[in-house]
This record gives sequence, C-alpha cells and structure tokens, in this order.
Amino acid sequence: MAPTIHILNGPNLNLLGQREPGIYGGQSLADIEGLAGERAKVRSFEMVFRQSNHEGQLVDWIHEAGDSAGIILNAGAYTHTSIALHDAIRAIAAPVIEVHLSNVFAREPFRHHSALSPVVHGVICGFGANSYCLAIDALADLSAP
Ligand code: CA2
Repeated sequence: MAPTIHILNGPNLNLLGQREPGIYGGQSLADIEGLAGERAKVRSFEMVFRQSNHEGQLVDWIHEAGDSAGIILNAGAYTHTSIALHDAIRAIAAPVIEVHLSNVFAREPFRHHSALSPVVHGVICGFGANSYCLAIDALADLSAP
C-alpha cells in the first residue's frame, strides 16, 4: 500500500474562498484538497485531508499521524500561539512541514513568530494553494531513496 501523508488545517481555513481572496486566493479548502489530492497521487501517496477549528482536535490528529510518511500542517492562527501543537510535533516521529498560503513575513508583526517552526522539518509560505503541492513534493523527496 502507498505511504500515507496527513494534511491538517486549522481554524478558519474552512472559510477560504469566501473572504479575503487578495490574501489567501480565491480557492476554497475543497479546491485545495482537490489540487493536493492530484499532487499526492502523482507522488504515490495516500492522502488524508482534514480541517478543524479546535486546537485539541489538531493535537489528536498529529498523534494519529505520528508514524505516517509525513504531515503537512497549516495551523492557521494557532501557528503563532500554540505550545500544545509545538509539543505534539516534538512528540512524534513523522516529518512535519509547516505551510501557509500567505507570506506571513510580509504581514502584521504578530504573524512573524511561529511557535511551530523550531520543531518542524521545514516551512513553505506565500505560494497560495501551491504551498501545499510544494510541501507534498518536499515530503516525497525526503522519503526518496
Ligand atoms: O497564510 C496562511 O495560510 C495562514 O496560516 C492563514 C491563517 C492566518 O492566521 C495565518 O497567520 C496565516 C488564517 C486563516 C483564515 O482564513 C480565512 C479565510 C477566509 C476569511 C478569513 C480568514
């Protein structure tokens, strides 16, 4: 069976496509799921794609994906605040790629700090929906012989 990657999305990302298209692009989260699914297929991954507005749910899903081929995590605003997500990432074996649709460093100063960046494998931001596809490629290249 193909290795599985988990794409986890945090708070308010269920609203994508409805507001702030200038910052996040016009695609809905379902559109991004479709694009990521195509990329995952090309890179021979099974994909689990989830969204929650609740920090503890994201912690549970990180634990669940702990032995998978990798996690792509857009933790939304929890990126900037969450010690719980930081600790969950530290506790698992799977490589985690932090992704953002927007270039957080070109935005408000409170978005420049990530509680997650010190414990993830790498960070991809600023490429809109393509941030997710780039992260799938990064995970595929990580596990290539
Ligand atoms: O750029 C990203 O992907 C972010 O993770 C998105 C988060 C933001 O808090 C991070 O700083 C950067 C916010 C997602 C909220 O999405 C919305 C979608 C439509 C309308 C309003 C918010």
